Amino acid sequence: MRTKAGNVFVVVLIVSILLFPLCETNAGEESLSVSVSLNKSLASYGDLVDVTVSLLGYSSNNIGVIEACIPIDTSLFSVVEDSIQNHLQTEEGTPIITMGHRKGSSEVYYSYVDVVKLVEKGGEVFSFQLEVIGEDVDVLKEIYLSSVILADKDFNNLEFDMNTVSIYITDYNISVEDRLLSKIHKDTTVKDFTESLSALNVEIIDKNDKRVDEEEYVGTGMKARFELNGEINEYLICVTGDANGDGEINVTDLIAVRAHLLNKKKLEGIYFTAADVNNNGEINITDYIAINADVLNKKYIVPN
Ligand SMILES: [Ca+2]
Ligand SMILES: [Ca+2]
Repeated sequence: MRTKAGNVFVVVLIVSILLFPLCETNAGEESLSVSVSLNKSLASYGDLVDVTVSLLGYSSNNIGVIEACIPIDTSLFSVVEDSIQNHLQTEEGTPIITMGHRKGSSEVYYSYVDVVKLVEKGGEVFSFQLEVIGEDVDVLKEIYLSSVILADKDFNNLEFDMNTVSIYITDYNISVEDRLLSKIHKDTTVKDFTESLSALNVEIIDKNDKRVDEEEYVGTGMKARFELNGEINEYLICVTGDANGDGEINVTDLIAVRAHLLNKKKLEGIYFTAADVNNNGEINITDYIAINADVLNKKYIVPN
């Protein structure tokens, strides 16, 4: 038979277990982390990608030494040398700052040593740009920090966390600002499209947020949804010449473009972008002729 004292003991034990993680967190100092971030996680040939290294969760410690290194895959990226920037303000003492890109060693490095009040607060430490080069597409590449050292002003090493981010290289056109994926050919099945992005687990959804079957065509106005760097990303799809969103180019698209030109029914948003075949920011007779030639099998539209 359980006694009253026994019951109290059980309750105290459970409460202790429940509270333990909270007490632990509150008692500990804010943890430090060195983080690498990118301004875009999707890129194509010729794009510039900003890489920023930040110091986060800074507490009362004076950071005296920071050393960080980022290996670069030179088959995919080239470092824009002029873009390498130091974001730390020096105040007193004689800081020794080295930063740069060792040619041939495939890494961007940063080293900052000063025993007098080096870093008073967290924030961006250094940044640089990578240009996407090379022919490889459908590649998911990690950008990570290697050999990071963080020490206080007495040169004692500090404990910290690090993260890793990934970037995906594709040959579709990407607009990160507009969340737009374009340069997609007509008659592309969902199966073919997702296979061309095999390094990402892509799901195609229609404008009603329903998953589109594998054998159906990818159409203008659908969305590609995938997870990258812990975020759900959604990119609007633009199939060049497909003004009505069925993924084909036929007489229906021709009628839609004609209605637009005659001011009967204006094409808007992504449908406007798809009908602007030559990508000059307007829909006119040139786009109409291009779609007509495709419908008549005279000259097929090549997405640009
Ligand atoms: Ca169409
Ligand atoms: Ca045009």
